[in-house]
Amino acid sequence: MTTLEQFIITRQQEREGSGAFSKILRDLGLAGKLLSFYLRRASLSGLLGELGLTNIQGESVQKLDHLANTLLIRLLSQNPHVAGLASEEEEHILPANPEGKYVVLLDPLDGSSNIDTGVPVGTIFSIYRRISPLGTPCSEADFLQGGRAQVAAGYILYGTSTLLFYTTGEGVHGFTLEPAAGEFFLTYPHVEMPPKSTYYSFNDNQLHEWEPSLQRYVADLHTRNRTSAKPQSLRYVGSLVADFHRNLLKGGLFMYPGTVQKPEGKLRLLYEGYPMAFLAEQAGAKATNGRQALLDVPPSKIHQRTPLFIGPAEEIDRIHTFLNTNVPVETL
Ligand code: P6P
Repeated sequence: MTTLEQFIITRQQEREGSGAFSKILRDLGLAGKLLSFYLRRASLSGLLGELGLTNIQGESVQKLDHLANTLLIRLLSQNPHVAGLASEEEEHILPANPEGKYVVLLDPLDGSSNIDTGVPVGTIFSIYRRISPLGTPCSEADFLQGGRAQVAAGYILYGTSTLLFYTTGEGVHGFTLEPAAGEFFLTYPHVEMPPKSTYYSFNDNQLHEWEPSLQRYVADLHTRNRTSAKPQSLRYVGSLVADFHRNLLKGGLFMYPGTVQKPEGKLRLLYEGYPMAFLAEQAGAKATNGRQALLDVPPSKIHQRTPLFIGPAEEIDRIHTFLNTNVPVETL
C-alpha cells in the first residue's frame, strides 16, 4: 500500500533530492485526480463536444481539451520549481517561475477524437532540467534539449481506472487512483514490456500511403500470423496513451509512420514521441522514427512531428531491416 507521494519522497530521500522535482510529480498526480473527476462526469455536465475554437494545430478544440490544458497550466505555473511549460494546445512556450529549475512539456488530453465515445484518453508529460540561467525567464532551448535529456516522462490514463505511469530513468512504475482515498497507489512496480508482441496497432486506412518496404513488413506480419500458434491481434483505439499502455503491459507494436504526403507523420516528437520512447526504453522495449532511436532524433521546434514505431526490440529491429534494405517481394 505505497502511495505515489510515499514512493516519490522515498526515492527523493534516497537520492538526497531537494524535493523540487518531487513537487512537480505530485502536482501532475493532482491534475490526474482532478481530470479524472471531470472526465467521468463530462456527459453529465455539458463538457463534451467542441469549444468552437481552433488550436495551433488547426484542430477543433474539444471542451475537455481546453479544460485539461487550462488546469495543467494553472496548476504547474504556480509550482515554484517550474520555470516554464510547453503544451500541444499552446503555440508558444509559457514562462512561469524564473527561479524554477525544471520545464514541463504536455499533451494535456491526448486522444481527443475519442473523448465523446467513452474510449480512454490520456495526459502525457515530459520533464527537463532547464539549461538557461536560473533567475531568468525560461528559453525555447530549455525545451529543445533532445529526448535523452529528459529527467522524467509519463502519462495519466483515464480508462477503466485512472493510472499514472512514469519513469525517471530507473524503470517504469505504475500507480492506480483509489478515488475513495484520493490517492494513487503503487500497483505496477518495475514494468517491462513482454519481448513478444501480442498486439499490433496502426491505422489501416493509411497502409497504401506508406513506403513500399513498410507495406512489405505488414505483409510479412500477416504471413507470420497465418502460421503462428499465437497470431498477433490488431488492437487500435486511436488514443496513443491507451494503445501504448496496452502494448506496454501485454507486448505490442504501435506505429504511426509518415506517408508520401506527410513524411513526418502526425504525432509530436517532444510531448508524445520522446516521453513514450523514454518509457519504452526503460521498459526494455525500443522506439524509433524508422531510421534511428527516437530519443536520438534531434529536436528543432516545439511542435515538430515524427514518425513513431514503438514496441518489442525484436519487432522494431525487424521493421528496421525492412525499411533499411529492400527485401525482395518473393521472400514474403
Ligand atoms: P488517427 C489522437 O488524436 C492522436 O493524436 C493519438 O493519440 C493517436 O495515436 C492518433 O492521433 C490517432 O490518429 O489518424 O489514427 O486517428
